[in-house]
Amino acid sequence: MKLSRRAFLKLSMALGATATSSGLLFQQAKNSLLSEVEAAANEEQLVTTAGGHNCGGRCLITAHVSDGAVTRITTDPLPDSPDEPALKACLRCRAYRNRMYHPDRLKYPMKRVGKRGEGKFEKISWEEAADIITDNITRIKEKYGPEAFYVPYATGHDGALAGADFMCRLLALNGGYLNYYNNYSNSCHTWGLKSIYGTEITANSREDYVNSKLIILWGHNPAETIFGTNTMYYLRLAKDRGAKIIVIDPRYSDTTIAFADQWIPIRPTTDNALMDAMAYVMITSNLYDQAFLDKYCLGFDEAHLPADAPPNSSYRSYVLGLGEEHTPKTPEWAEAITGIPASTILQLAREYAMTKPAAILAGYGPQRHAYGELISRGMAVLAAMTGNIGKSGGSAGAMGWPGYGRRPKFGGVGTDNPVKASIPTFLWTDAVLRGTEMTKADGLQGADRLTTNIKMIVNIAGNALVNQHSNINRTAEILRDESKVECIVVSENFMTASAKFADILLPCSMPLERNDVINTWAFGDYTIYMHKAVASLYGSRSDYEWITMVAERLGLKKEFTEGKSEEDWVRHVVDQIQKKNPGFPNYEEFKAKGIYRFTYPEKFIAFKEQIEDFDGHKFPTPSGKIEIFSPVLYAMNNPKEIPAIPQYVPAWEGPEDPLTEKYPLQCIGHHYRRRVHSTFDNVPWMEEVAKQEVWLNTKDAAKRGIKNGDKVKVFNDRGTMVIPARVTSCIMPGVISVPQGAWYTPDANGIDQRGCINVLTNHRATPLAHANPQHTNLVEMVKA
Ligand SMILES: Nc1nc2c(c(=O)[nH]1)N[C@H]1C(S)=C(S)[C@@H](COP(=O)(O)OP(=O)(O)OC[C@H]3O[C@@H](n4cnc5c(=O)[nH]c(N)nc54)[C@H](O)[C@@H]3O)O[C@H]1N2
Ligand SMILES: Nc1nc2c(c(=O)[nH]1)N[C@H]1C(S)=C(S)[C@@H](COP(=O)(O)OP(=O)(O)OC[C@H]3O[C@@H](n4cnc5c(=O)[nH]c(N)nc54)[C@H](O)[C@@H]3O)O[C@H]1N2
Ligand code: SF4
Ligand SMILES: [Mo]
Repeated sequence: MKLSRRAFLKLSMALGATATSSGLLFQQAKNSLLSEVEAAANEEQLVTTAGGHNCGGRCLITAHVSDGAVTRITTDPLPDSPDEPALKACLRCRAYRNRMYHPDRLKYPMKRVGKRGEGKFEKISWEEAADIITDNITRIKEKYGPEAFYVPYATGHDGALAGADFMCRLLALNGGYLNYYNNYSNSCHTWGLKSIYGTEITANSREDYVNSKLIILWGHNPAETIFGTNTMYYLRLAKDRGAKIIVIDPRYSDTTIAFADQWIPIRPTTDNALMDAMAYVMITSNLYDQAFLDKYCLGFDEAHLPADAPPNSSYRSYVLGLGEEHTPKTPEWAEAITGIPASTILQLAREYAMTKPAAILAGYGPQRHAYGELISRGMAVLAAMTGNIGKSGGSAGAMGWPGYGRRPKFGGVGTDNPVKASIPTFLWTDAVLRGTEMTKADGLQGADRLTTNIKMIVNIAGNALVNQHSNINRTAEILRDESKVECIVVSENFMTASAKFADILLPCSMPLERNDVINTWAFGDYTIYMHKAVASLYGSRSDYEWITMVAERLGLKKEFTEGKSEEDWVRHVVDQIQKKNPGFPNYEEFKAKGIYRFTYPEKFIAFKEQIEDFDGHKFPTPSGKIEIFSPVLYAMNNPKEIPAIPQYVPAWEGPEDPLTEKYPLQCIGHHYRRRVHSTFDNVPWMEEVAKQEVWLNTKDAAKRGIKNGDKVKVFNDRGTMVIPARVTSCIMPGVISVPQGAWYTPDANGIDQRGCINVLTNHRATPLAHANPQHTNLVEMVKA
């Protein structure tokens, strides 16, 4: 029951009274309460929930509800304290009403009537939609088998009751579906960290930032990306305690504005050259921790290489130019590549080596690149050379996850998938085109070959079918061909670029219209109950509702639902959390309180055990050491792209690519404070907060006769967009940035009119992780 504040107080008093007084008093209070509740029917109710999207944070949201409508959104009312900072909302959830009550919300199920992708639809009933979907599932399963079904990466709703998870549950019960692994966020970090440390649990608690004397934010912009609610708060504490903060980023980001003592702009894709030169300075000035490297690391120098490694294949030999290409990685060498003055590199290297403890905290921007796997590996070497691993105030280099929190605590709604084959998520278009030809070399796992290409896609709460995936013009062409993917179902709130490619398009409810439970985005450790605040608007339904209709038609309703309502599933998830975490409150208590925070006796310091007691605790790598030289990667025998030691590999479409003659500008994208990827792009308030515009340096603008606010055309061989220019010295010359996530809006000639960066991005995957290199693009720009 939802209560007004006044009624809530009365109820508490009444309940208090029963403890000490007679049942009569309670009855009187209850009667008066009932009339109070009736009288308060028009009064505001406060409903606690959380942002449910993949936004970088997870905050407490209070929906103010009157007459069945959300009239206002406020945030965590609890008091702030250093131990328990409030979980205050950012601008996006505060604007949630604009998204929820948007006139363009999808209102009824539709089927496609025009060509696929054209966006022409006609209204149908939920029953007809369920019939068509069921017929397709049955037909396609019979013709192609279970591996023909694919439920793509989609992060629009991150709660435990995500529609995609329910769809996977149904398909699993129906014989199976093609799995994916990886994500679009941090797969290169993950693969890099696993290769060098054997795990991606490599981050210290944020509470430990205060113990750093120097913090290097390397392509990390939590002022916009949040990166765990309150990360900026912990950085502020560190800064107040005197930590120096250096930001390495091609852009003078919001975080740079807020905290940086020094901004070091760098050419995208060249971070490893900077790392190598920092290592060169440390080695040649003897500013590194030889004892640490000797004890814990494999392959820093020749004396610590594995037996079968060739001579001069250690990291030290590479840096000093003793390896194959005989180039010492001097600051001057790196200056030519990175655009950072040699003197700055020298200063940075010395400062990092001599300030103890020092932490490198990396975002994901530097690894969303052609050879992104090398970023976390290179940072790990710097951290090892300075002995900052396993130490309070230090860091193991690029951030993985902290040792507590996040998903492992969460049981879901899924069930075992009989199909074991799994593709890297970024290669799903390849699995449409040539799935049966894919092999281990393409990252196929769980099977030697696929039995079929993808034939049916059920895309729920995601825009990575088109908008968020690389090279939109290529993707759109693949999807338009009905002989390839034969059926596309999309569940959405709006007519997004992906929704336009649906054969069947379903209007989904929004999180404030459902009960759910959710945990943190990455950092911090708590679980929030997402209370349903209002009924589903228009004709929208939850994904669970329509998937149940399909389950019924497939004869699988009993197995699919297990007789559970949606709330029963929430209860089921909470039960699983409880089993793993004694101390977690019971369902009713948790629901009433709305949040549970996990607590720990001490902060998490990654690899503390290994560093303090190496004999008792090895690293989880094959050698038990930090594998600077990785025998596993060496055995892959692809030294140009997957070198055994981390090193600078010039990127295709990087600053050294001859293609720069035709397309001289490096184009990156950044995650934008006004959006969650493509979500919120259609909210007018947000356009007032932060416009969609391309950042370019004043020098590049002058060369092209472009003035601030001019419309420009940005293009390469893959596509073209028209977008307003923001001429600024907040981005380095030679680099432009298109905030990622704008809605792909092609005109009659296929030229995007909104500024969706994925018309320019490349679908070529990174070599080791098979991940998305969406910040690696060469382009040219002219005045439109
Ligand atoms: N407001 C907002 N916050 C979000 C999201 C959102 O959509 N909007 N999405 C969330 C999600 S799912 C994710 S995965 C994270 C993403 O978080 P990130 O991937 O860290 O975010 P980006 O903005 O892509 O990149 C961070 C910074 O890296 C810089 N950068 C780009 N290329 C390079 C390079 O080659 N070298 C260096 N040194 N820097 C580079 C960019 O200029 C940017 O300032 O954000 C989360 N938070
Ligand atoms: N070029 C480039 N591309 C990128 C990135 C980049 O940095 N550069 N970043 C990548 C990253 S890190 C990520 S995580 C992906 C994110 O890509 P996506 O996971 O596709 O995220 P969104 O674009 O937010 O799309 C989510 C969709 O879900 C819908 N939705 C929201 N709530 C619900 C719901 O309850 N039910 C249903 N059915 N639908 C709902 C929203 O309307 C929205 O259209 O993008 C990736 N793409
Ligand atoms: S960080 Fe995410 S959950 Fe928090 S208010 Fe912003 S959009 Fe909502
Ligand atoms: Mo992401």
